[in-house]
Amino acid sequence: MVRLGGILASLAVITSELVVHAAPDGFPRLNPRSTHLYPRQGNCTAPSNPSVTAAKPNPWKPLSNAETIDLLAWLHDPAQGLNLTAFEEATTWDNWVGVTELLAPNKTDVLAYLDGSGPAPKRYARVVISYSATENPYLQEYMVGPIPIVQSVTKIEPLNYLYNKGEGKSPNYSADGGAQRAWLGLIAANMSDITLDLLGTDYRNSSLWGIDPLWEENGRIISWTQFWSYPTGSYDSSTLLPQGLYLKIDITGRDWQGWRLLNILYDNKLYKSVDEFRAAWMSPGFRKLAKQVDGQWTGTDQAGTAPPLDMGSPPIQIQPDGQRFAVDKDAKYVEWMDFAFYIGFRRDTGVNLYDIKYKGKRIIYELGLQEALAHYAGNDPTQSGTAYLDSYYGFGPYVFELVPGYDCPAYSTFLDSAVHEIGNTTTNKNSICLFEHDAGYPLRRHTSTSYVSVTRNTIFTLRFMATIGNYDYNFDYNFHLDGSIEIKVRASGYIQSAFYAHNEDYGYQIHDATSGSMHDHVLNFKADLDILGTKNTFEKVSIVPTTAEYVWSTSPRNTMRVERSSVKNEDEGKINWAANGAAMYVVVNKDQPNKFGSSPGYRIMPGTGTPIHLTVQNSSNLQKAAEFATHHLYVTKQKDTEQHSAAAANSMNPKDPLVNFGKFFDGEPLLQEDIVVWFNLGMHHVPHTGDLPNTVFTTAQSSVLLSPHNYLLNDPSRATSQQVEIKFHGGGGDVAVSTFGSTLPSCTRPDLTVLYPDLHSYQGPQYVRKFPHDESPE
Ligand SMILES: *[C@@H]1O[C@H](CO)[C@@H](O)[C@H](O)[C@H]1NC(C)=O
Ligand SMILES: *[C@@H]1O[C@H](CO)[C@@H](O)[C@H](O)[C@H]1NC(C)=O
Ligand SMILES: *[C@@H]1O[C@H](CO)[C@@H](O)[C@H](O)[C@H]1NC(C)=O
Ligand SMILES: *[C@@H]1O[C@H](CO)[C@@H](O)[C@H](O)[C@H]1NC(C)=O
Ligand SMILES: *[C@@H]1O[C@H](CO)[C@@H](O)[C@H](O)[C@H]1NC(C)=O
Ligand SMILES: *[C@@H]1O[C@H](CO)[C@@H](O)[C@H](O)[C@H]1NC(C)=O
Ligand SMILES: *[C@@H]1O[C@H](CO)[C@@H](O)[C@H](O)[C@H]1NC(C)=O
Ligand SMILES: *[C@@H]1O[C@H](CO)[C@@H](O)[C@H](O)[C@H]1NC(C)=O
Ligand SMILES: [Cu+2]
Repeated sequence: MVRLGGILASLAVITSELVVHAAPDGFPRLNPRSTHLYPRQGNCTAPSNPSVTAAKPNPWKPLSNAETIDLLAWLHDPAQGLNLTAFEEATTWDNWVGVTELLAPNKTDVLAYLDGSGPAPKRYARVVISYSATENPYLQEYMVGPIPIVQSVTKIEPLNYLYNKGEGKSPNYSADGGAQRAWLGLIAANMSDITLDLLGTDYRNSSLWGIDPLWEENGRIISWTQFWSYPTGSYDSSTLLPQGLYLKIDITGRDWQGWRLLNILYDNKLYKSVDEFRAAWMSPGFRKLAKQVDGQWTGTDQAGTAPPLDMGSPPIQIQPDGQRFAVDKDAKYVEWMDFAFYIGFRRDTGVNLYDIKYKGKRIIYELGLQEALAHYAGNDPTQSGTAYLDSYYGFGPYVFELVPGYDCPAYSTFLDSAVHEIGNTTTNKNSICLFEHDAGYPLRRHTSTSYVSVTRNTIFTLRFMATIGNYDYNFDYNFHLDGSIEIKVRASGYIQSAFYAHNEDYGYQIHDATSGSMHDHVLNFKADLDILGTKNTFEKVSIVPTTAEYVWSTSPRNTMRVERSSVKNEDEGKINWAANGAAMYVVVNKDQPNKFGSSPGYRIMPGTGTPIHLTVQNSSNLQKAAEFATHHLYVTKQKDTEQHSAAAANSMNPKDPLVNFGKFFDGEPLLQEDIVVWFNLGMHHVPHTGDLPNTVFTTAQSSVLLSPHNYLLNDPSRATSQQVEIKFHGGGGDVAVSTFGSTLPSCTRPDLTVLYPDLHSYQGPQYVRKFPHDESPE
């Protein structure tokens, strides 16, 4: 239950009809008989915000610091026989603990607890151990619990049930990443004379990195790497500075003496060795390509002539009467208007929303990111070989602190996030923001000959930003008064560019020697909708042209009609948005028809942008690890063993990934079953000069809406009192204004200083060691 703070309770009696005259100073001034609506003429003071306590503790609440400290100590106890070394002391030939986080409880256990009298689900941890004290380094996932640790009760076992490969085990091909970089440095040093001439840089001022995932060729582990100049300025511009020299290397095994330089590629010509390449370089007529040089063009500070009148402060939003939603910060539970939900957090994908209720009824059990793919292409092996599966790097650690007033309104409520990994906790303060804002356009309106009626469009947003390397992703969950939820992704940051030569068919040249490298972003989300219970059906309502005769028609009429069908089983579960938008997809409950015989449901539909799927078919880079990206959306049966469409370690072994989403589709019936919708957001990105220095969010965004569809018997936003009806009587007589009990702000002078906070308190990530436990205060 929401408990309201002082402000609202102290409001004076409200009349629903009042007369407003615009005042010259801009503030609406009420006529004398209504001035009591401003209880405080003058400065607004900080309002007290509503508070709430979740009815039941959050079953997805992340592992606490205390739970993590105990868990790490227990794992390192020789009694467990895991033969672990503290990460800080580990060499490349030791075993150490990677991720430690809450393992989401199974849905059946959670529902018994939330909806019935079942006990709180037992807490288990997901633990990833990196085994490097072996010739074939690998990662093994474990399930440890119950948590908190109780000696003799808590057990550790391999975490296999989430992974349809059959086991939560994957090779770690980057176990010797440090040695590989050092070895590549030696190779680059041996070519220093050539690279200084051709690239304007050498091993001292550039890095060598390339394809991701690595390739397997005839059982050998292969990489192609490219020279990237270091930025010469203070900006993070390295991905705009590719140079046109590529090295193919065989990095199989752990002994660097077995590693080989296989090929050198320059100007689309392949060389077998440094000697062969040097001979060509020294021969007359050798063509030297342009070099890409860093400069002011890669900076993001203000540059160029500011547009007219740009210096003055632009409009900002205010929240005059304080927060109109309630957050249980401890339980990570939120209530806004008719919505309520819990927040969970994973290292691999960041924020997830759980148990989303609308008007007291669950509509979504789980909603969250599964994977973010960025698949590049090019004539050169680096771009051709790049297909990032970002959950490998993990969103959680990079959900960075937000900048109030820029990333989110300064009046937002900010939450912290934390990831427990490699024996440390990384905390990002104020990294999730929650705020209400005006959509900038009304929710609905109508003008007749005698009245006009308009409803305000207030949206509640949960936002976080994750910066994975060069790219910044913005994730928004937008809740609307009409019961809709929009899931939106935007991309900004530095593009990963390509060297210009021979890449004409893969983008535009955008600087002296840089091309924008074409790529697809595909971000897969899980939406486990539960409409009036778990038994639901995925319905398609197509809009089709038809020729029909009617009792009243004198000849066949060319017209259109609706055609209804249901996705009967998983064989029909891979779906693309209909051409011309000519179909509605709705998750309905057929067992609970409304009084007109229609099944109540939530529709899923494209919002901003054009949701896409991956262009590349049967990607040579990703093989079985991109089965979630082949279509716009998917429907499967909910299973505790099919909780995620991807796994972080998939990119280590795309041929045989831990989760092959394609295997989810095994013909299971879907009519009135517990179904899960998986949908993709994304964009085809062909960067142009406007992507320099950073991609702008304006064009790089994509969203999907989940919206009530015959779910209630009318538009629920009619219930809001934030609307006005003005009777204007055709020009004669008094104008009557109804505001339905909504009030004017309770003060007239908002304190703008709180909206421009001192940004010197920005902290960035905080690290605290949990094993061996760092006793410094947290
Ligand atoms: C309102 O705030 C202004 C600016 O801080 C201050 O000068 C003024 O005294 C305040 N007025 C009242 C009534 O508190
Ligand atoms: C335990 O790990 C160490 C490296 O930390 C390794 O040298 C040793 O062989 C391992 N012991 C066993 C039994 O695997
Ligand atoms: C979830 O269910 C699976 C399969 O039934 C089971 O193996 C696993 O232990 C359960 N996980 C948890 C966290 O209870
Ligand atoms: C693989 O091993 C390397 C070196 O020990 C380490 O940096 C990397 O994080 C490991 N990969 C994973 C996914 O743990
Ligand atoms: C660098 O060149 C030297 C001399 O030709 C050679 O002995 C050495 O093996 C080379 N190093 C690498 C890493 O190729
Ligand atoms: C590397 O770059 C720095 C900064 O631009 C420059 O001062 C230095 O001379 C360069 N070093 C080499 C070896 O090119
Ligand atoms: C996908 O590509 C691989 C490797 O090129 C090939 O072996 C496989 O048959 C292809 N699969 C399909 C379904 O085309
Ligand atoms: C772990 O945390 C400690 C502070 O407790 C910090 O000094 C160290 O750099 C952190 N390690 C990593 C890898 O972040
Ligand atoms: Cu992009």
